[in-house]
Amino acid sequence: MKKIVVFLPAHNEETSLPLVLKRIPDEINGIPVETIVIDDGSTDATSTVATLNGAQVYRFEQNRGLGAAVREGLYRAYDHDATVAVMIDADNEYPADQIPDVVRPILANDADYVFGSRFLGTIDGMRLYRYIGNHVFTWLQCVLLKRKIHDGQSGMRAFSRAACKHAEIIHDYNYAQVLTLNLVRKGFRLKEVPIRYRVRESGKSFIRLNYIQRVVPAIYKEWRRPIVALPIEERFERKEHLG
Ligand SMILES: Nc1nc2c(ncn2[C@@H]2O[C@H](COP(=O)(O)OP(=O)(O)O)[C@@H](O)[C@H]2O)c(=O)[nH]1
Ligand SMILES: [Mg+2]
Repeated sequence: MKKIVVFLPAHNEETSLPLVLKRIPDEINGIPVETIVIDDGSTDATSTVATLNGAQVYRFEQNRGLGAAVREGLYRAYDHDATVAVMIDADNEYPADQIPDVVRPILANDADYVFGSRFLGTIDGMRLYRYIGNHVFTWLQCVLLKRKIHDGQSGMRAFSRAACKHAEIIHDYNYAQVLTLNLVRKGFRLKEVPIRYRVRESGKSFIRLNYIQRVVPAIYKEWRRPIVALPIEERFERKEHLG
């Protein structure tokens, strides 16, 4: 049976998390949706709030970082038999009610990896330095992958079962750029769909000035790895699931 697994990496998101969980649809095109929260060593009530709102929780006792949490989410989604996995931030900046839009191209076999793109949709409240930073890092990915990307740092993404299985995140700090380099170079088909984005009202961003210092070397390291496209059968494991 087909299944969609939505996972949310969360660190101290007790206020925003329930707002996101309430907006996740119970089913998409008749396919049931299961929700998983990866609690990355939160010191607030993130895990409790997640359970109370019907999510399954996997918790790291110590804070390990967003890259580690997303890696765990991909692994858990695969292990829970996801036909399609969806990642969405727990801070209520991304529109959980638009999850069907990122899932649809995968169900239709038009893509294996889908971003909800803020820059194709609408943006409310993004600071100028974040706007510039997003464009610089997205441009870098366009150059390295020799293709157009609009929003390389989106916190809302969907994965086919095969993409979920083969995705590698080479560092624990974040995932945004290295994951895209990894999957696109392996031959997975990327597509972007427009979404609405609104900057968080509570909690705070993990991004600091050292983001550049952490992310640039990781992008370089991922880029230097000898990755080749996977044989077509390995990219289409979902055939048996999508039927
Ligand atoms: N796993 C993990 N997740 C984090 C950490 N810091 C933030 N997050 C989560 O990652 C998502 C995006 O983080 P955020 O700080 O909003 O990044 P921004 O939107 O790029 O400013 C949210 O769901 C956060 O709860 C962390 O240290 N570890
Ligand atoms: Mg955020």
